[in-house]
Amino acid sequence: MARNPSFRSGIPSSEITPEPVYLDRRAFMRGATALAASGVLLGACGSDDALPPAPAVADLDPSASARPPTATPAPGPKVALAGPDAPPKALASSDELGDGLTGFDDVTGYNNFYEFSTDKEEVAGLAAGYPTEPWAVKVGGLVDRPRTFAVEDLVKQFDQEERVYRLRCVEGWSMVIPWVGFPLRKLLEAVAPTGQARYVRFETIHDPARMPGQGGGPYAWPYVEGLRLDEAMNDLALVATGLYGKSLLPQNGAPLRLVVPWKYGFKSIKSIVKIDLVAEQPTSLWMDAAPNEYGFYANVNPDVPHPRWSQSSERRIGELRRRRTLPFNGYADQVAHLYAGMDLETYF
Ligand SMILES: Nc1nc2c(c(=O)[nH]1)N[C@H]1C(S)=C(S)[C@@H](COP(=O)(O)O)O[C@H]1N2
Ligand SMILES: [Mo]
Repeated sequence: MARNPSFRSGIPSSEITPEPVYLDRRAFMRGATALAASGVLLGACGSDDALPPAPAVADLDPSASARPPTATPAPGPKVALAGPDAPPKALASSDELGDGLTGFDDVTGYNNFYEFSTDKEEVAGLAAGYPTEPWAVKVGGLVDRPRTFAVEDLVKQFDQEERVYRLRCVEGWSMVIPWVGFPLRKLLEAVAPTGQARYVRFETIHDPARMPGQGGGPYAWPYVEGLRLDEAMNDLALVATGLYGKSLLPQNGAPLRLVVPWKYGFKSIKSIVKIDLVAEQPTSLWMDAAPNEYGFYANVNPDVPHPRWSQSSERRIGELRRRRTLPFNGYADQVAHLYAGMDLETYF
């Protein structure tokens, strides 16, 4: 086990705290120890994103485990993003496992985007009207053809397709989202990585004047994430520009964000302004904040618990019963080979 065993000790599953509350509490305790122990802050996790005790197997939706877990999704059809007045519409109505789409209102109203708020139901309101035009993403580092792309050019240059993916947050909830976008691989090929490039580093916009969450807290802003180059080149890794047939809204990471469906949601970095090909493994914002809890790989894995809660099941937003979490979030057929020979507890 790579992690400090003290993180695993003695915390009943009924009292586990979702990451924002926990990390905020850590930061808070640095300044004011008296209140921290009082349970005032623990009270904040009484909302439905606090995980209930681990379910008995009988509580799990039996159809979830009966399905073949690793069917290959068909490549998505080409789509054009609809204008702002068009109603949100997806071409598909379910994912390749038969799971229905999460409703548009949940996808756009229940968000992790700490730059705005750690309260998932507050993000959309705070992000409303965030200016995302014009927007450019600078792609460089160890590449032969560094280039700054305007988003409107990216959308024209690369065919936009719909991809229905499950999104599994490390906190234990999940959604099924009809994204619109293009494979990250196409963007990387356009800049021609050199032989030295081994990882890809992504950076979110840094805008503390408009993003209240960047004004403080325990985090090393801007938000940074990373992938190994072969992970980034896998066909599932998507640059999303829209969802439900429309351009992304600010709360979902407009105008473009990463979607890596076999990894916990925090790897799917939003509102990207910079992408660099690098030689060394990047340190993500989460690795910096809590290295024992959030690893670089962060592959969805029901067999490797988070230090403070089990990852064996999840709450699909809109469903009552918890369902089993699938290895690699159900995408093992496409990605398990990337980790052949690696100990997935060490490289969590
Ligand atoms: N820049 C940035 N990207 C981010 C986050 C964030 O706080 N900031 N949260 C991550 C987490 S924890 C999740 S689960 C997903 C949520 O994406 P969604 O709100 O579009 O469902 O975004 C990820 N990307
Ligand atoms: Mo998440």
